[in-house]
Amino acid sequence: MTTNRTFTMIKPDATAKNYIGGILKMINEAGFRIISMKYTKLTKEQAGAFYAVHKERPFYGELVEYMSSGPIVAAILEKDNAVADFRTLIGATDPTKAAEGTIRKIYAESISANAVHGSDSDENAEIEGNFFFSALERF
Ligand code: FUP
Repeated sequence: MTTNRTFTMIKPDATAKNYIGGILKMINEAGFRIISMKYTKLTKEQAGAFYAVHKERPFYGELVEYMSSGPIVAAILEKDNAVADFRTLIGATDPTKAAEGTIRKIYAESISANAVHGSDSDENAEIEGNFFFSALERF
């Protein structure tokens, strides 16, 4: 199934540095519409649940600590081909490998504190959006 929605988070490194406005501007200018959005902070338990797929990875503990270390912006975005186009807009996980002009190239600090999240499939976009937003908040 292909949908026209994806899910993103602006991560704690980027909110701490006042990059929210700059990142949202890039997202809007790339043609994504904001469907749902909230500014919030994850507990360790919530961050652990969100990243449960990475439980066995060596960086899981650090990832959970980091993602619960400060506020984040969570949003559902809409555009044709949203998942793939958003992955292109954010660039590679490691900002040193991200293409010029991508959000991570411009705003990310490191491979772990990499400014933004973008869903990697339509299925995960749906799951991740549902993690943060109730049916009433997804219109
Ligand atoms: P991405 O889909 O680009 O966000 O990357 P992954 O799903 O592979 O990783 C999810 C998150 O785990 C990254 F955003 C940051 C963190 N991570 C690390 O901290 N170290 C790594 O070596 C790889 C990922």
